[in-house]
Amino acid sequence: MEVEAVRKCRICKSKRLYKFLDLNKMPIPNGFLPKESLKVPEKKYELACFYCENCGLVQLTTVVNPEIMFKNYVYIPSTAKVMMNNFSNLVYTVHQEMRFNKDSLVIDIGSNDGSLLTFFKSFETRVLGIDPALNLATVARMNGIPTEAVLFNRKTASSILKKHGKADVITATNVIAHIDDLHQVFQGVSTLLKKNGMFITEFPYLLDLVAKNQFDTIYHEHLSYFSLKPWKFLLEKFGFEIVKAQRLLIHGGSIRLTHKRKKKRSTSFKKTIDYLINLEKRNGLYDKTTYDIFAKNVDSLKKELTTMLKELKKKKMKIVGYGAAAKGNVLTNFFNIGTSVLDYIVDSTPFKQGLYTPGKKIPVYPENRILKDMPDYVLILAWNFADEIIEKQQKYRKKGGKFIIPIPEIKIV
Ligand code: DWN
Repeated sequence: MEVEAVRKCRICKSKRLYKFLDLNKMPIPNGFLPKESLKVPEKKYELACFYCENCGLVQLTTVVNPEIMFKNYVYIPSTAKVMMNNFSNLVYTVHQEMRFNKDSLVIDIGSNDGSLLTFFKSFETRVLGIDPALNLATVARMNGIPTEAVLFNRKTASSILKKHGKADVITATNVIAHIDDLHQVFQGVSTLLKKNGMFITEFPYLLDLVAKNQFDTIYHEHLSYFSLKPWKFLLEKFGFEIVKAQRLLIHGGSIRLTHKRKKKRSTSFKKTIDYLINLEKRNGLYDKTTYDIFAKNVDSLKKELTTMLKELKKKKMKIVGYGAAAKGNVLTNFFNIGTSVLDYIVDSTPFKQGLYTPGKKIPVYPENRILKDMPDYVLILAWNFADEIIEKQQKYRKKGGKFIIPIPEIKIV
């Protein structure tokens, strides 16, 4: 199955799915191309976003086979200092609450190159990564992080249990949104997690996505866009409760949720969850007109940015992109920004350098190209790391270079 169309909400199974945004057909966002494949026609898949009128989950209904998207994966979190600081903060917080010993086990679902588990390993606990990307599992294992190169589901959870035993902590950062069968996630976690274990998830928060026009984080890898009301409905079905919630700045605004198996007595944390769900309601997350307005804002941003870039090109300005991010490939494809506007994109990820972006086929070079070429403008496609990128490129800025930040609204700095 290359691609599947689902007709029911992946949390509540309702068929009342309201389509509010259509980003047209485009290639998968991390489908970078080697030079020799530039002439080969790319597979394009529908990218439309829906709102469930029953439970409120925002989601895609087109499911591209995860084997196609994740078997060989070029995204690694360790290219961003901000990301690594976030991981270290997560591990520190967990360590404050959990008494680890050498028999403790921490499992990370979607472990990528093992970056998060490397921090846990420093606390002398056993660690295990689970990630379908064979290339990244190899990197993780080389870094001393045992990794099962499989997709996480009920079946693989059972085999991991037999091989490694139950976990004290299971983490899942920026991965749950990538999994179609959310019920199996909780079935798998229930199988693998010790009775008093902790299940920690971290994902971009829909409240931030809507408030800050982050339409380009909508792509084939992200099947769900979470808010607390539908998420709470799901986890309670599997006997879990949220014992801690932290809003984070990472990735444009995320939320870190700590779950434990539900206890008889209700937790004091209920007030915080109720507060956040009320905040979601007050921000219109459970009113479908909010999403119509969101779609209109995307169109206005498209008009504003493409007009501005066209004006700059008319004045013979040289413009390049910064950050060959999945979100950047959504923006360039949906806004139809190609090599007639961006000469190239620079990126710090070795896996991406020398390749071409999916769809617009923009070449990707190492970051040091910026200072050599001194383009007039740099469009920061990885806007969620704008501060870190601008900080890194102070010399370019001092020599008169200018940055364009497109999201949440266009800024030239
Ligand atoms: O969920 C996902 C998020 C967490 O990461 C994955 N599905 C895919 C990925 O999305 P993304 O590619 O949009 O993520 P980033 O981390 O926003 O991409 C940033 C890009 O910018 C990376 O390719 C690295 C690059 N970068 C750089 O070139 N110089 C980043 C920094 C901080 C830099 O200084």
